[in-house]
Order: sequence, then structure tokens, then C-alpha cells
Amino acid sequence: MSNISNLNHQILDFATQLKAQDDNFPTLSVLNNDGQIVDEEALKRADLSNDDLVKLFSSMLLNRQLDIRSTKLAKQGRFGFFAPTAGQEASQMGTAFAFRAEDWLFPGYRDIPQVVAKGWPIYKAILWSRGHVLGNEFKTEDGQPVNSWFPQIIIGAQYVEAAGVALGLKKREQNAVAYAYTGDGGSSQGDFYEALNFAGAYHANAVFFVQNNGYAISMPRADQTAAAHLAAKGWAAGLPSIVVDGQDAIAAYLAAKEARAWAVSGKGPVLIELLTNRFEAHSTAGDDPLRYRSKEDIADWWKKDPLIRMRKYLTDQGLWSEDQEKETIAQIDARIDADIKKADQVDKQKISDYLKNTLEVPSYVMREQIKKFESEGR
Ligand SMILES: Cc1ncc(C[n+]2csc(CCOP(=O)(O)OP(=O)(O)O)c2C)c(N)n1
Ligand SMILES: [Mg+2]
Repeated sequence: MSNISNLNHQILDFATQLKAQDDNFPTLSVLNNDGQIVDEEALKRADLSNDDLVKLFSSMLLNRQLDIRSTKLAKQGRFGFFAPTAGQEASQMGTAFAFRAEDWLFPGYRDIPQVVAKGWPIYKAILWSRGHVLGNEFKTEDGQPVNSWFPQIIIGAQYVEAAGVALGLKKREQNAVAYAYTGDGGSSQGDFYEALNFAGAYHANAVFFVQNNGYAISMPRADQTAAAHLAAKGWAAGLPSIVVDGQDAIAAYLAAKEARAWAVSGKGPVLIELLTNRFEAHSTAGDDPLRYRSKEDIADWWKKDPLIRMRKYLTDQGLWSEDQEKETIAQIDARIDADIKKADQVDKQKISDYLKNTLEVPSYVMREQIKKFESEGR
């Protein structure tokens, strides 16, 4: 009798339950802010070779250079839409490093570097930013398919698409997964919950990432939801759900690798919340972060730049040097320059091409519009 009474008392203890919601989601971390390993066992479990570590860091540098150059081009009016990625390099490239060519990527608009990591040429990304038809071709330079959906602008929609493809992969018994990225804001969308529930119910081959970068445009994470952890949202759908230090490329990689192994083995999807930050504006389309966050907050986050700790770790291991970094950045910049030229040489998109690319079977009105623009050579 008294046991039931104790249990009932616990059930009705809402304050303790709220605390438990917080306690249940500790943060996975392997590399601290000073570039030191805090968990040797986890490092071993990540099983990254020296070559892998250098490749991973180089991909983070590519991400940063793309950010720097794209922002400049956007200011010159030579880019279309650009969503800055500085601060999110570990969260984006650390996770992306765990997937294979056969896996399907479902990126959001800020996740261009992960598509490039899959072999999408940079000039295609530039064309995509300009809304050009050819920017929606997901192929490598030599015409091989790149298993990526287009970067989604509709917040959260890529989760639903990923859930469907993940179920398809499972039904076809493919040794592959669908992996999708959304943001803290995305985790408030209906699509987000529907996708987790659907993929969970069918034990589909999916890995879902929430890059909690602190803001949904000007909306701070704290005002987005009362949930202590965004990862907790996965529990309602029966998914293993974890929180990871998103500034730690090794932890991000380890989490993604284990989640992929779980999902591909038929056990179902995993949800991973990455704690990261957007160091710059929401996009290059006129957002001013100082209207909703302080200079001090931004400066504090720059101290947690994911490149700093990875660079320190690699340097301490004798795997990296200043000269190597200069050389790598010079190579990346040359590659970006060549791709900018290539994108600039592509014929401007005609309005009729744009319309033709909108629907597989154009409506009557669109057919009329296509005819009209074609007759005008536009
Ligand atoms: C369904 C939908 N609603 C609103 C918008 C407008 N919008 C564009 S970006 C954005 C914020 C998204 O924030 P978050 O998911 O945290 O991603 P982040 O930009 O921080 O990477 C909003 C609301 C949209 N694109 N789609
Ligand atoms: Mg956000």
C-alpha cells in the first residue's frame, strides 16, 4: 500500500519530473575547448586515423573559406542567397564525415558544405544560390550522381522527405541511410514531429540532426520552446535521442557514426541535437544580429570556434602546422576562385527555362507563359 502511495507521490511530483527531463540529456564531448581529449575511450571508439583527422579538419577549413568568400560575393551582389556557416563547422563537417556516398543527404539552406563534401561542385552551389536551373543538378564534376536532395528552404520539410526515403531504403534492404539537418527553429515545426513519428513507427533508416545554433533568425532558443533539450522531442517518438557538443568535431563524428550504424542495422532512427552557434547574420539578405543579441555574446562564442580546438589538437599530435594550414587555405581559395569563374560563365537563366523546371507537367497557364517568353527570346 505504501509503495503505491510512494509511486503516486512521485508521479504527481511535477517539479522533479521537470528536473529529470533536464538530467536525462548530458552532453557528449570528446575534445574540450582547449583542444584536449577529455575521454580517451570515446576517441578510440571514434576510430579516426591520422589521415581522417587531417581530412576532417581540411573539410572544416573548406567550410570556413566558403563562408568567407560567399559573404564577400554576396556583398558585391554576385551571389544569390547565402546563409553563413561560421561557428557550425564541427557540427556540419564532423557529422557529414560519418556518412557514405550511398547515404541520402537532406540539407537545409545552411547546409551547403555537407553537399559539397558529398562531391557537389562548388560552382553548382553558386548557381543554386542564384536560383539557376543548373544549380539543382546533383552530380559530381564527372557526372556521377550525388545522393542529396536540394537544400530545403521550407523549415522542417526535409525531415518528412528524409523519413520517406529512409523507409524506402529499409524496404529495399539497402545498406544506406537518409540523414537530415534542421535547426532549433525547425524543431518547432509540425513536419519535424510528423517525420520523427513516421520514421520511428516504421523503424526507418534515418539519422536526424538538429543544429541548435541559438537562434531562428531573431528568435532565441530560450523563447522557442519550454523543452529543456530539443533532443527530448525524439523520446516522444521512441527514438534514441542525444545531445552533442556541436563545437567538437570528434564528438559530432562519433555520434553520427554510431547513429548511422544503429539506423542501418534496422533498429530505427536516431535524433541528435548539436549544441552550436551561428557566429554571423542569419543570411546575407539584410539581417543585423546586433538588434537581438549582444556583441559580448557573439565574442564569447567566437572563443568557442570549432576550428581553434581541432587545430590545437592536430598540432599537439604533430599532424598539423601553420604552413600546412596556409597551403591548404591557398588551395581551397584557388578552387573557389575557379568555381566562381565557372559559375559566371554559365549562360544566364531564361525565364522560360525557370518555368519549365518548375513542374514536370506544366499547367495550361504556364505553357502559355513559356510560349510567350520563348517567343521573346527570354
Ligand atoms: C515553413 C517556414 N516558415 C518560416 C520560414 C521563414 N524562415 C526562414 S529561416 C527561419 C528560421 C529557422 O531557424 P532554424 O531552424 O533555427 O535554422 P537556422 O537558420 O538557425 O539554421 C524562418 C522562420 C520558412 N522558411 N519556412
Ligand atoms: Mg537556428
